Formats: sequence, C-alpha cells, structure tokens
Amino acid sequence: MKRRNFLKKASVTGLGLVAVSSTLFSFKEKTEKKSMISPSKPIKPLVIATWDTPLAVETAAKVLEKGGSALDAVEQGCKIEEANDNQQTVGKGGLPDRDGNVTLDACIMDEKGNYGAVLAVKNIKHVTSVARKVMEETPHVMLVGQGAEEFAVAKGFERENLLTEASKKAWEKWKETSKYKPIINIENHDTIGMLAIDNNGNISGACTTSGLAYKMAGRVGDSPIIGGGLFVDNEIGGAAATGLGEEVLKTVGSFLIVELMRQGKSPQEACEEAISRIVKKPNSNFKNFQVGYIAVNKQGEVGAYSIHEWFSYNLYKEGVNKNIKSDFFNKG
Ligand code: SD4
Repeated sequence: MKRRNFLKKASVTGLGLVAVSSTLFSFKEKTEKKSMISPSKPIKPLVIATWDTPLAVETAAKVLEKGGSALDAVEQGCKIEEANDNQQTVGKGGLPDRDGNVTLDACIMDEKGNYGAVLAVKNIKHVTSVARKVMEETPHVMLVGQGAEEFAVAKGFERENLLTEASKKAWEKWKETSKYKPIINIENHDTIGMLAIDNNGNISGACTTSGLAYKMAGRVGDSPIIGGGLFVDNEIGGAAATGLGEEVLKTVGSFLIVELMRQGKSPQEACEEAISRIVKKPNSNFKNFQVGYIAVNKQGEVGAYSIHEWFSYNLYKEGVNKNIKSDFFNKG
C-alpha cells in the first residue's frame, strides 16, 4: 500500500489509528524483548553438531574461517561422517535395514529458508550433497528411493556398495534373534545434525543418517524431514535432532525449538521444552529410547538436551572445538 493511501485509510476511523499505534507498540516491544536475550555481540563463526564429531566440526569450521558460507560448511562437515565407514550410523558403513539394505536419509537448509532432502537412498554415500542438489537444481524439495538414486547418478555421484563387512556381520548376528529394539546411545556416535553460522551471520544446517538399525524396509525417520530432524530460520536460529525419529516427528521437534526461540526462549530452554513434550505425553515409554536436540540462536548462544545421559555435541566457537556432554532429563 502506498504511504498516502495507508494514511488515508488509517485516518478514516479512529479505529485505524488505534490499529496503527498498537502495531508500532508491539513492534517496539518485540525488539526490546529480543535485545534482552542478546545483549552481547553475536558469536560467529560457529559450528555445532550432534555427538562426538570433532573432525566433521573442524572441517566445517575451516570452511567458515576461510570466509566460506554456512551452507558449504555444513555440507563439507557432514561429508566427513558419510565417508567414514567405521561409523555405523551415517553414510558408508551404516547399519542396514532388516533385509540387509543400507538406506540413507539426509536434508539441508540454507539461510534463505530453502530446503532439500533425499530419503531411503541406496548405493550413494554423500546424501547431504545430493539433498543440496535437490534444493538448488530441481523444482522439488524431496526425492525418495530409486528416483533419488538415479538423480544422484545423473548429477555425477558414484554408485557404491555401502554395506561394509563389519555392518554385514552385525546384521547377520542380529538376524539370529531378529528383535527390533531401538538402541539408546550407539557408541556415543550417531546421526549427525549440524548447524553453522558464517562470518556474515547467516545460519544453515544439515542432517544425515542411515536411520535406525534393522528398521523395516522403506522406513524413514525424522532426519530428512523439515522441522523434524532439522529446521533453520535465519532470523531466529536453528535446531537439529538425533534419536528415535518417530518421537521427534510426532512433536515436530526442531521446528518447535526454533518457534520457542522466536517467542523469546533461550536455545537451552527451547531444547528442554521440546524434550518435555516427548516425556510428558500420556503413556510415554521414554525410558526405552533416546532423543537429543541441539540448537543455536542468531546471537550464537547454544543449547542441548536429551532424554538420557551420554548425549554429547561438538561445538566450535572462538577458535575452539570441544565435545561437551549434554544435560538430560532422566536423572533417575
Ligand atoms: C532416525 N533420528 O532415523 C534417526 C536416527 C538417529 O540416533 O538419530 N539415531 O530416526
């Protein structure tokens, strides 16, 4: 609306003026509230990632320290874990589904609110990069299964066998009983969700996983789903999840955390609230599964919280990359 028309409309009735002044008032209120939670200079660059992932975080930090974008940083960081075949929860070497197929899920979000994801992909290890190609080079946001694999190959990704000897052995052992049971913390290393803030203050995130070990064929968890395993809003911050994806999805965990931060909660308070939505459900059997969250806000304040002990995250800020144990809900 042109300014002249706007003024004309607003002055037709007293009501118009009341509406205008209350909008101005609430805007002022909001900005004051924001500055109360962020008095200091924003911390940047910064990287935070789920679990004990020092090399992935260092790789992302190097991209940022050279002036690279948060988007490049999270992609390069996640690739480290995807290529690590000793790591049985992400990329090559991931534990297979109950039929022995390794299927990978990943997503990525940039500072403009763009999103791309691939779900249940076989034979391609760098699924975060494929998700980025979906985001940047297709009119879609998600590709699944065979279509995602063929898209990746068309974009120059190589097909390879993702099932390592170690993961095959573990699957064969599992088949002796074939009991499906979510494992609480896998060797302190699991799905990687990563958030970064670059020197321009822009935030991006990515999340990559082989999903739950011995899942049903076709099962997809939270990790590649926007608002579940990952959410980024460049005005507010970002969040990422690990653990039992079904529970994260039912509470839209990462989106919830970002929205709670928008309402003025710190990243820590927001992560705690998101965990409490899961554990306080009627008949929640949270004693039997793990969920962990990480979050960062625009000022570079971070938070993390999980249901059970032993969730940790790596944080790079002010030149230091550290693994930090998360606080948790179930203290006995
Ligand atoms: C999933 N959230 O597929 C992933 C798996 C995971 O710790 O993070 N495990 O549900």
